[in-house]
Amino acid sequence: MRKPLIAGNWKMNGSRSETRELLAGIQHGLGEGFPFEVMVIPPYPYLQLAAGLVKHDGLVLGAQDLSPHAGGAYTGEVSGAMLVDCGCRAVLVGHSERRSLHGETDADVAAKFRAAVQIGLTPVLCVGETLAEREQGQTEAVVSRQLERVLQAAGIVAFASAVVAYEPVWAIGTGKTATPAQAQEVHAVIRAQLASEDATIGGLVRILYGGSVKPDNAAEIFAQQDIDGGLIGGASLDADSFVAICRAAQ
Ligand code: G2H
Repeated sequence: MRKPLIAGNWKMNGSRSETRELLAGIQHGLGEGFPFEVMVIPPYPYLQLAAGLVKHDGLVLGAQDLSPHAGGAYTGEVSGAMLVDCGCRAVLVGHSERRSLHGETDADVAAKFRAAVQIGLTPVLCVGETLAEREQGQTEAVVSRQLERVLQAAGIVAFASAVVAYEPVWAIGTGKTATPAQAQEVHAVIRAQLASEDATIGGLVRILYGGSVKPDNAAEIFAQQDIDGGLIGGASLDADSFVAICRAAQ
C-alpha cells in the first residue's frame, strides 16, 4: 500500500565531479525498474547539475532546506520556488542538524513545512529526540510536540503529500542505530497521532527511519510494520552502499 522511499541526504559533501559519479553509480546500480522510490538530496550548488543527470521518474531530487519566505531581502536564503525551478520535487524540513546547529525552532520548522506545501514540494519532516530526552523517558512527548506544531500550522491535509522521517538525534552519524523495535515503537506513535486526525492520511503517510542506516542493518529496520524506508546520511555517499540499502526495501 505504501511504496517504500529511500532518501540519500548528502549533507555538506561532494563536488561537481562527485555529484556526477555518485548519480551515475546510483542509476547504474538501480537499473531501469525498481519497486521503490529513491530520493537524492545534494547540497544547493549541485541541484541543477543533478537535475540534468537524473534519468528515471522513480528518482526524485530533493533539497536539504528552504526559506519560509517566498522571496525578497533574505540574504543567503533559498526559496521553495527556486528549488522547484531547479528541478526539485521534495525538501527536508527540520533536520536535527538544522534544529541543533542553526537554532531552528518548532515554529520555524512549521513555517518551512507550510512554504514547501504551498509551492508543491513534498516536505520530508524530520522529528526525533536527543539522548538526554530519551533517557528521561521523553521520546514520545518530544516527537509528538514536534509533529503537533506542524499539524497546528499546516493541518492534517498537508500530510497527504508529505513524508515524515523519525531520526533519533543520538543515532545520527554516531554509528548507533535504534533497534528495529525501538524505531517501530516511535513510528507507530507518529502514525497514530496523524491517524487520530485523519485515518486515511495516517494510514498512507510514509514514515522513514534515519540514523546510521547501513547495508547490513537496513533490511531488518525496513521490515517493521510502520517503517516505510529510510533517510540515509553517511551511507548515501557511496553508490554501492546506497543501492544496497535501496534493495533492502524491496
Ligand atoms: C541522519 C542521517 C541522514 P546518518 O541525519 O539524515 O545521517 O545516516 O549519517 O546517521
